[in-house]
Amino acid sequence: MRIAVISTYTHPTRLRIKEPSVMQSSVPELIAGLCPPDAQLELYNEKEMDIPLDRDWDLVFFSYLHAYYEHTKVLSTLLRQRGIKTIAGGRHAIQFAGDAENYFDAVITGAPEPNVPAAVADFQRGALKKRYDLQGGGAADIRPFRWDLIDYKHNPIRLPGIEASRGCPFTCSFCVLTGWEKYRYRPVAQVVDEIETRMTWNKNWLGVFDNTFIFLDNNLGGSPKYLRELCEALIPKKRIWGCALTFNILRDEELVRLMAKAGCRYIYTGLESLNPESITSFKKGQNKIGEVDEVIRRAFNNGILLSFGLLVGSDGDTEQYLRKLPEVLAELRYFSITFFGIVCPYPETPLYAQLKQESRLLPGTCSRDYDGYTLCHQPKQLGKQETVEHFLRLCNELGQVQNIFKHYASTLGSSNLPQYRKVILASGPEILSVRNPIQNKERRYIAGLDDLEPWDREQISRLRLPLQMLS
Ligand code: B12
Ligand code: SF4
Repeated sequence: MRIAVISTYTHPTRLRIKEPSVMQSSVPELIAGLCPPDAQLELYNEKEMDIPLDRDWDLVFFSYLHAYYEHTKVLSTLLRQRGIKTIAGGRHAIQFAGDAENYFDAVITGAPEPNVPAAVADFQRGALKKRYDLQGGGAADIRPFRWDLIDYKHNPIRLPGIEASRGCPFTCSFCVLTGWEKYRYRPVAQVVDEIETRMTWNKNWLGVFDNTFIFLDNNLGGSPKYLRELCEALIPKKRIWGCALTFNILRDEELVRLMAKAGCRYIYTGLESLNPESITSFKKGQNKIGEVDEVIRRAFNNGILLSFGLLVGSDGDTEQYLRKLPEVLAELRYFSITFFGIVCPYPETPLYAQLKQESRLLPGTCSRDYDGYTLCHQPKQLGKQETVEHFLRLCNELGQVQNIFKHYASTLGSSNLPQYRKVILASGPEILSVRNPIQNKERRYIAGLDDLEPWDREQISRLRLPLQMLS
């Protein structure tokens, strides 16, 4: 049995650009770990390479985010025309399973652990069902990923990733997890054992990335007690790692120091905004704007590179705030913003429900627009065009080359911990990636105004696939 697992991707510019990066979807390795050991498996990340649609597979699993749905429908339809069975899963598939059933042979709406083996077994008997929704046990059910199947040649800077937990205990209004994913975590011993005995390392660049991995968790700090236990267990292993977690952990100096001791050198936090009104509108009370300066120094002084994500388009945004943002960041001596986007009201979120009720969702929005870089709603205090202009200007300003040098100057001397300087130096070029989503000068960045990628548009029209409209 030949099985392919494909994580699909379409670039925010809507040009057919590949963007290999450190962080990749790990769903292919996860699904592969749930397939029978004798299956012939091929894993693909479309962010790294085009999918070879002429391969002879028997069964194909697709993982996609909202914005990749139209494109994934095309890929699935082309494969099904060749007699290959396709299965969809992931957050969008769970939310819109009825729609997905039209374009895939089966849709998995339950956790992958019980459902992937069930679907494969049914497929082998020639009895694939349309929907799989078996309820799994807890996070302890998570099986080891098939890291051995990652081909680092396709993406020389990729790092292996592992999940220690799923979900998040917070309830931010714009987050796809809010209301859907309870926080749960795996036994520490299981996680550490997999890192030590099964993970395969990126050997590129003369071994610079060897021993280095990332936690894929939405919030590795969902339980500070669990995070402490995990760090204690990692100290003797001497690995280097990164993760994403919330502001409340960054405020805990002792825990930040413990993380650094355990090998943590990179933390991503969704700061979202430096405007208190926006933080309130996001219901993200764990972010304390008044403590940002202290939190930044604490992380860097302890040997950890802190990266923030910021958003525009929230209800607190004003002309004055957006105009002053680069200046405020410079005053904080903070230049390593690596994610800068437009607030996206994903359909399963409280934010979407609120905007819908207030009739502020823009007309003509298709699932392709839900990419985090397209304005899908009417902001409260700014015009649509005005918001987009600020977004484009800020991408250019925050992603400029000079910021790499300012970043080095403000952080390289902050800590002597092993590998700290290497991580800071390697992170410099990432600052430029803030400009990547705006490379297409034709693009309008307002929902309903931008066409799909030319290849997708042609295929969708040829195959007569309807677009999924979400407003
Ligand atoms: C790596 C990553 C990326 C990569 C790869 C994207 C991808 N295909 O996953 C890149 C860099 C492209 C990316 C981009 C963006 N991302 Co991102 N990203 C992640 C991250 C950190 C890890 C994803 C991962 O591999 N997780 C581990 C795997 C095992 O879990 P999972 O992907 O959640 O999948 C689970 C289920 O959904 C299910 N599943 C998924 N697919 C399938 C398929 C089958 C067949 C089955 C059975 C099950 C299944 O199984 C998994 C285990 O439960 C997550 C955070 C997170 N921890 O999930 C955010 C996350 C997915 N990203 C998010 C966002 C907002 C973005 C961005 C807008 C910008 C940003 N903030 O970075 C952009 C644009 C996304 C878009 N166009 O919609 C959101 C949600 C987006 C969404 N559409 O739902 C997340 C959840 C972070 C968050 N909490 O806000 N991202
Ligand atoms: S803290 Fe992050 S992962 Fe948790 S609900 Fe908020 S945005 Fe989502």
